[in-house]
Amino acid sequence: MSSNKTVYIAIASDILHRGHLNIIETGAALGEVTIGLLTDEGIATYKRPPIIDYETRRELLASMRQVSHVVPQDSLSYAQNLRELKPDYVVHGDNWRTGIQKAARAEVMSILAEYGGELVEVPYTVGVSGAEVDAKLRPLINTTEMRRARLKQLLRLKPWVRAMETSNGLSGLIVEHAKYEDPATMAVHEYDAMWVSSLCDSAFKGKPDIELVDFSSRMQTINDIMEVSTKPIIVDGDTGGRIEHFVYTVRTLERVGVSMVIIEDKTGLKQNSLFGTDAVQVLDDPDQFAAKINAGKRAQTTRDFMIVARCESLIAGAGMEDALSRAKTYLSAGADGIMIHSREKDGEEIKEFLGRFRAGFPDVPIVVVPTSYNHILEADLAKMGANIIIHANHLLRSAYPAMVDTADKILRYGRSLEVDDQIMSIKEVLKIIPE
Ligand code: SPV
Ligand code: MG
Repeated sequence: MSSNKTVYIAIASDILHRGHLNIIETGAALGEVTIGLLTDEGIATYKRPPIIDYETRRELLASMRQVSHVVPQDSLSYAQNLRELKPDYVVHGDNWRTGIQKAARAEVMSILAEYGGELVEVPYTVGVSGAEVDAKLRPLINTTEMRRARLKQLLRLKPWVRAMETSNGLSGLIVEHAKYEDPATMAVHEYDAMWVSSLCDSAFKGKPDIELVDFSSRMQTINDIMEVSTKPIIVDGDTGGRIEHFVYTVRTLERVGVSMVIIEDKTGLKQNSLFGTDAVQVLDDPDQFAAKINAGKRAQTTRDFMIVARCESLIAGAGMEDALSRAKTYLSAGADGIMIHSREKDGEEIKEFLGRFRAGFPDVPIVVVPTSYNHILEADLAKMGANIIIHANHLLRSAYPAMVDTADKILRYGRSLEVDDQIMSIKEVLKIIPE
């Protein structure tokens, strides 16, 4: 070992494999190795959060004889650590020339050039990669317990949790795999969680959103989604029904691995909130609803399941003071968080609620559904105080017009040739369902 040289190696995985050992051994032969260990938050910016937490991973790596130091790295970008440590070498596997790490590689090379450091790339170890290890781990990380717990973990690790409507197995696959790689921030945008909407579950069955689709049928939808996906599930529990029924619902949902149920403080024949005051929206008595939340919390048997109280005061025209006072009542009854709903387009009342509520409750998870105030960026809602942002119905709303258009065109032309360029080929259909 040429002892006065320094080497920097970034590691994100929680499972060390032969490929990592090759890289660490290469580094140790060049000089004194510092591992830049990605923090749990850093990993969550671009892939599933680790199973093994930062502190344990740090201890494991620090105990290796080839490793001299372990320092935290907060994101895929090496910039901060490289500028501080100015290592003579950065060692990495050569498989980062494509994908989201390509931008990190370019940044590393330009910083090394600033002070004369060198990049050493170790040939990819055939048959061993993080992605392959991850595929093997899938059955393990998709147990009921781990899936249920994942939402709380994400709330801890991410600045906000992004959920998307998921109404059947097919949309489960879409939400599971949708991905946008942002080279500017080196972050990968994914949906963190799945929202099983009562509006969309009902609409896909051709039914109105009035709690007509019964719980057994809702459970079938949830099971269809769970079978083909791994992301945490948030269930729209409508009003939760009668207290005596809700306690059973809670246990059923937690048993199958759902992470959160959200129930709303309405009573009588439930109408979709986006009708607002155009439909009769009857708010439940706050103490009555608080008792339902409390019964649900007492019925819960696992640690990680969450029951969120959805406050409909703004939807029903009862005003801001009513919303704030109800939210406090529901929290005292044991609610794990508050969903505040609004159908105002400008988003001002949501902003006011978040500001005023946050002042008294800095740590309570708040859920928002920006369907009408959708000009506001997720990041700005998060800055205002939102923790979970639900895009509640957008897959249904994009699928329906496309299907109506195709159905109409085939009638108009008397054949299907004219729709060929707007629909998938059968070959593509066969490919969307994984083996
Ligand atoms: C749903 O998606 O069913 C909801 C949200 O409850 S909303 O439709 O906006 O009321
Ligand atoms: Mg609903």
